[in-house]
Amino acid sequence: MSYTEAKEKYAEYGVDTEKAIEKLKNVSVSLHCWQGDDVRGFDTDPEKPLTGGIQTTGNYPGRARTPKELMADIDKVLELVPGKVKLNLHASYAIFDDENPWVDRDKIEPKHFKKWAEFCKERGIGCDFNPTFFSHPKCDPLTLSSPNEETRKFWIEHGRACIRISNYLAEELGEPCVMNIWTGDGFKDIPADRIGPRERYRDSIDQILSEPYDFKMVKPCIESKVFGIGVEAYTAGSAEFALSYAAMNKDKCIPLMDNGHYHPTEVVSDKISALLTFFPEIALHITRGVRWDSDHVVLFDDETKEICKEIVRCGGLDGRVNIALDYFDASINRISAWAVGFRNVQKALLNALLEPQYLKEMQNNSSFTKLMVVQEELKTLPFGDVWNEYCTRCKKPLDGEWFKSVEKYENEELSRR
Ligand code: RNT
Ligand code: ZN
Repeated sequence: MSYTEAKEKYAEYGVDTEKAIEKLKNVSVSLHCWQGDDVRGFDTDPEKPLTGGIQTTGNYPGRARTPKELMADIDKVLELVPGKVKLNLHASYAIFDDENPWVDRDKIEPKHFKKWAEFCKERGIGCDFNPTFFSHPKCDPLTLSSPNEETRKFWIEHGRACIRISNYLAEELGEPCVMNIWTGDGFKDIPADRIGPRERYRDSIDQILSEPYDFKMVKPCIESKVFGIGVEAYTAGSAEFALSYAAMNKDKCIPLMDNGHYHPTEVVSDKISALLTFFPEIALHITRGVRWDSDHVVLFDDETKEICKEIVRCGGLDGRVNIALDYFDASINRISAWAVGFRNVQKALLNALLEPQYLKEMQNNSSFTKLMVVQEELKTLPFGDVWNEYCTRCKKPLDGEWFKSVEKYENEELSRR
């Protein structure tokens, strides 16, 4: 079927495909730099293990080892994905050279991200940022919740430095910078004191957010988590902790939900509207947990579709929901992993934008039978043709067209690493 026919089919359901396509073009989705190098970064020994309860598995060849390689890989991804991209950096991706030699995380400055700012500027994209509170010798293993005041001070200084860097990125690029605070602080086994770490964590975030910033340009987020590998029994930054912090400090930060960070029967798609009832703005990490927070590549699956429907239905595309990707698979071609996940979020958003408005009315009129019938019929409309049209208008490859260029890049570039 052609796009014109698809457009007519959707029109029968009262849906304007043109409007959906135009809307999606201007929605930013944040592309996580850490898929390219298995979350290793450039500021510590790349062979050291990841800590903080996160893990990458697999040893697929071609991991980016330098800023140059990572930038080249991101450029490759930018060729493959439609829609508006924002880059998402972690502090551990600071760039050190002869002019700006290595400093520890409490001492990083905007100048260590100048090359990234230039990279984004040249490509006309914005940048989000994350302090890196894991995989570092000063995790004792705790960071912002550590009982050791010297450790805690170090990590607070890191957080404050990251506010200044986020501010720099926002100013340089003229786009707000979402700065996400996540720590893997927690315990493998039953703790004797649960409130102490949380009180210290709270105080640490207070101190980080006392660094001056314009909340319209720098948007600190608090990300919660249920547990991590090696931190199974207790997580300081639990859902209740993170949400309460954000609720009590609405003028300073926003809550962030990662859909890998809840018990397996809980769904973030249901939580979006709950949060938007109270918060003007929220942030999301879109990932795919398989049995645990395994950070598999995002698929065009039911929950991703449902999350995107909720974003659209709640008016999230008009600045209320900050969307970012967060997954890392080291067992397959990393460029492909990036492209598949990004394209799938775009697909799910487009799919959501193609939902008729009158479904809400059916619900309000208690027409539940009809609602089910229509919802089921929508599933077999010619979505693929609208998706192809969207990719074409964004001047990006269609499904079936992009993978061969990844294979070429693998042969010519990745295989030499
Ligand atoms: C970990 C969190 C966190 C990290 C990134 C690298 O479980 O989801 O967001 O994945 O900061
Ligand atoms: Zn996350």
